[in-house]
Amino acid sequence: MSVTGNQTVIRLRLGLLTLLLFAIGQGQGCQVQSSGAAETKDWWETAQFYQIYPRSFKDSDGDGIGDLNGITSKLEYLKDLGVTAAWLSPIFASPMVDFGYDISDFFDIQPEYGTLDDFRALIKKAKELDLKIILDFVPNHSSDENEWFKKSVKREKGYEDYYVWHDGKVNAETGKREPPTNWLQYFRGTAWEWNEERQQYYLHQFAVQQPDLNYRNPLVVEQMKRVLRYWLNEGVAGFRCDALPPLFEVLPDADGQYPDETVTGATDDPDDRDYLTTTYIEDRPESIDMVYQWRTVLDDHKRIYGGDSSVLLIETYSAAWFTMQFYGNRTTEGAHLPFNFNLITVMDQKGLSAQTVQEAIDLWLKNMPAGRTPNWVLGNHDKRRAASRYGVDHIDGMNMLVMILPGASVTYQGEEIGMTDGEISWEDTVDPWGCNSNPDIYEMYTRDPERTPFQWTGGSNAGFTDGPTTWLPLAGDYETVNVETELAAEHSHLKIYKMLVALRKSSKTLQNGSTKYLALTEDIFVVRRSLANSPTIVGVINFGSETKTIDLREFDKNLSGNLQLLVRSLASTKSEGTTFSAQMLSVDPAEALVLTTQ
Ligand SMILES: *[C@@H]1O[C@H](CO)[C@@H](O)[C@H](O)[C@H]1NC(C)=O
Ligand SMILES: *[C@@H]1O[C@H](CO)[C@@H](O)[C@H](O)[C@H]1NC(C)=O
Ligand SMILES: *[C@@H]1O[C@H](CO)[C@@H](O)[C@H](O)[C@H]1NC(C)=O
Ligand SMILES: CC(=O)N[C@H]1CO[C@H](CO)[C@@H](O)[C@@H]1O
Ligand SMILES: [Ca+2]
Ligand SMILES: [Ca+2]
Repeated sequence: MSVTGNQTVIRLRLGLLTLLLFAIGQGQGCQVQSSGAAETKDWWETAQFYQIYPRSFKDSDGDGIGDLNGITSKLEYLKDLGVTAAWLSPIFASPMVDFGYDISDFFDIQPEYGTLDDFRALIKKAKELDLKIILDFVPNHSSDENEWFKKSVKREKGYEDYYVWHDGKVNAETGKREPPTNWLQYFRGTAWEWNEERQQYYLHQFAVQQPDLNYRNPLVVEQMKRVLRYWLNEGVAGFRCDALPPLFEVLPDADGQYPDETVTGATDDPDDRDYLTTTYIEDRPESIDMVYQWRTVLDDHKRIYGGDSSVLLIETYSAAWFTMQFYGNRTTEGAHLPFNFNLITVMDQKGLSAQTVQEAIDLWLKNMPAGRTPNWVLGNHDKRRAASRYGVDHIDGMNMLVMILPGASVTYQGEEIGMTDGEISWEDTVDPWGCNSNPDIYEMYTRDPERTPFQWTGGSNAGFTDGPTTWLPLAGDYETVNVETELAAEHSHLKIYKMLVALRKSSKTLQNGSTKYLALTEDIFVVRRSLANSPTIVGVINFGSETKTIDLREFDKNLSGNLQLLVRSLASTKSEGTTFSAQMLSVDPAEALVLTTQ
């Protein structure tokens, strides 16, 4: 429940250097606590990351599809928000079956998004604004239109084993050929596809058009490292690695056969991935080692060319015991930040309450290895939008939470203005996960609602495009929920978000202080950061539907006297700058407050 930031930092540095500093420090009294450049945090450790879904961020040429020049034209907006780095969902050449997660050329830009020169202009402008750009790295699969796959189909020399090929097996009763195993893809149905030309099945853990690369082939491993180096040379500040759990599959047995997965009982739908276990096709130990190897590529690049650290962020929805290994082990560094989705997944299972928030935070901080940096994610392009999931009432509170908690946090575009999901009919559905189902159940699978165009203004097509159409319909609330309106308003989700980012940037306590948090009651969640000689910062959120009066001394004896209000949720009737008694603080339903001791 209580994690001490200072101790964590010290544990991290228990190398020779720190021993040395300690020795010097002890001779000079308390110097180690207050000076010590070695203790300064690297940029990513307290960063605010912002995820851009390029197709839906900003269209520059009127075709209704977001593009690179659109992003470049909005970098000032990101600067104004105060975020540290933007990570772009895939911008590489792609037939767009999975909207960029099916890459046909890892070394080129998708033409409808722009050119390599446009990308260079984006990087240049970002550098001028001191914004970092991170790219999506999609290692598990390529598009079936990738040259590598075409060559592999033809068994061209060097490409024979680029993908996971298999003869399949013959059914003893029918005499017919069948896929090698019962494995299921994420997007519903079998994970094996017969290729007529090569006369073999290939594995695809995602769509049919996304064949899995074979990481047991050293040529593939080396090729993918080339991809990393190529974009590092173009000036990116790191990568967010997509879909790590399915990277490796189990090794086949001596006869070249793979084992079947077993039925879980979690669903009756035999096409749903949850119908079977994923023991043999997810969370293999080799995936962790591969991440360590990529980290080496990044660190080597810095060693050779200098500059700031480039970072590795990892997407994995795995259990804590597996996820935490991505951070690295005692001898080897891994990902800087394996994404923490607990604030999404725990709430999806158990609903939103002070108790589940505490559970989600515990699940990360109590499992995280000492000296690592935590991170907090509220949403992405695969999950219903945060304001829709938590309720619009709670979007400010959740934004407060992730910015008060220690470490880095990640915003999915639109969370800062409280954007909600669009309503997309079956006819308008384009996401393969939705399209692979049927009109009765597609809403369970489709990810289109969280991908609707970003809402810049209340005007035509929400200011997303000057053209007549948008690639996905707009969400219905754009006339009131948009950047222009919220910037003009005295108080708005956007302004609250900006205040929070600014606070985290300027507050030593938030960057470096120790952390304590507690579900004080079923409804009231409290988090406190404190640092010697700096103001303490306290966040209070009421997840319930009744006004509650709390005594913060029950949470922390030191919190007596008055607290000053720094930031409040949109519907709150309290005013910033006012002081409140810590012993008798009244908190309205869904109200969220950030307070300070000074
Ligand atoms: C953070 O804490 C460490 C250890 O207590 C200290 O040495 C360092 O100066 C602090 N940094 C900032 C920015 O306060
Ligand atoms: C750490 O990981 C590396 C690379 O996978 C491995 O070689 C090494 O044995 C591991 N060290 C420990 C202490 O587990
Ligand atoms: C209260 O403050 C004192 C002095 O700053 C500190 O030593 C003590 O650990 C604090 N207690 C709690 C519960 O945070
Ligand atoms: C959050 C995220 O990036 N999800 C992606 C995971 O990988 C699959 C396949 O590459 C994509 O479809 C998801 O969008
Ligand atoms: Ca466009
Ligand atoms: Ca794989």
